[in-house]
Amino acid sequence: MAANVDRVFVVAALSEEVNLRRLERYLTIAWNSGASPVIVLTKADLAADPAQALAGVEPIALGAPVLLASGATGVGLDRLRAELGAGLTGVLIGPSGVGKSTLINRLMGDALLKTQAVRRDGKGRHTTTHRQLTILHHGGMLIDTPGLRELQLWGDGSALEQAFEDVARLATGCRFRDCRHQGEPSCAVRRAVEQGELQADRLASYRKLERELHALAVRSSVRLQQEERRKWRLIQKSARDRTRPG
Ligand SMILES: Nc1nc2c(ncn2[C@@H]2O[C@H](COP(=O)(O)OP(=O)(O)OP(=O)(O)O)[C@@H](O)[C@H]2O)c(=O)[nH]1
Ligand SMILES: [Mg+2]
Ligand SMILES: [Zn+2]
Repeated sequence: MAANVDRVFVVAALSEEVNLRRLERYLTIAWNSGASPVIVLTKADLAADPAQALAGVEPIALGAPVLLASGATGVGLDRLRAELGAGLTGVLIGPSGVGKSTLINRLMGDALLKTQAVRRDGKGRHTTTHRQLTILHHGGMLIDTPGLRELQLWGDGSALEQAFEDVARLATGCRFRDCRHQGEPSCAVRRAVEQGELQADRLASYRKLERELHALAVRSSVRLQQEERRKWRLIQKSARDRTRPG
């Protein structure tokens, strides 16, 4: 993530049904960056019922503002500008084709950034290929990013706890501090699912993210070990070279 970012705008398009699980993953990246996230539901002009879409997203936003916007009509851009604030830096993240560059162009009042129609299957074309900084008239700065092909999660588990604050809060009620919520006795998380207080989907996506973070931690520690080993081999080799009779 770019350095010194104050706001991460997580962009999703209302031209199709919002993929809440994918949004959760982007939100985790946003929390992980240390900047406060704002969810932008754009292409509101294409939504059958924007208010309903907004209501569907709010439960997973966990306090992050959720805005309706449209790069086509300009709806919601005032709020977006207000969320950025003068002198602050924001970054737009989200899948290819959701309309990130279009939003910035509209805010600039200028077709500065290249945009491109989505493919017939609704997928984006990875039009933006590198990060690009634009300075808005009111002094804020916005960074456009390419739609991420593959979400890389990084950092420690704290991002997971922030993005899944509801699960983390429930987990404080489990009998065992290291409860995996997988059938342990007196598990508050499972009880909440059984009583309909926590959606099973939500727990499943928490688990998925947890696995990914774990895999990432394992991958990076394997890499670390390999580097260590390589360093040792070099040290041993140079020691041998030095002691070898000349
Ligand atoms: N109707 C409508 N179309 C939009 C809106 N925003 C963007 N589009 C269209 O959606 C397509 C993709 O927009 P882009 O701004 O290029 O999307 P992007 O998120 O920057 O995509 P990448 O650069 O590939 O990550 C373009 O054809 C835009 O004209 C909107 O609010 N309403
Ligand atoms: Mg773009
Ligand atoms: Zn538990």
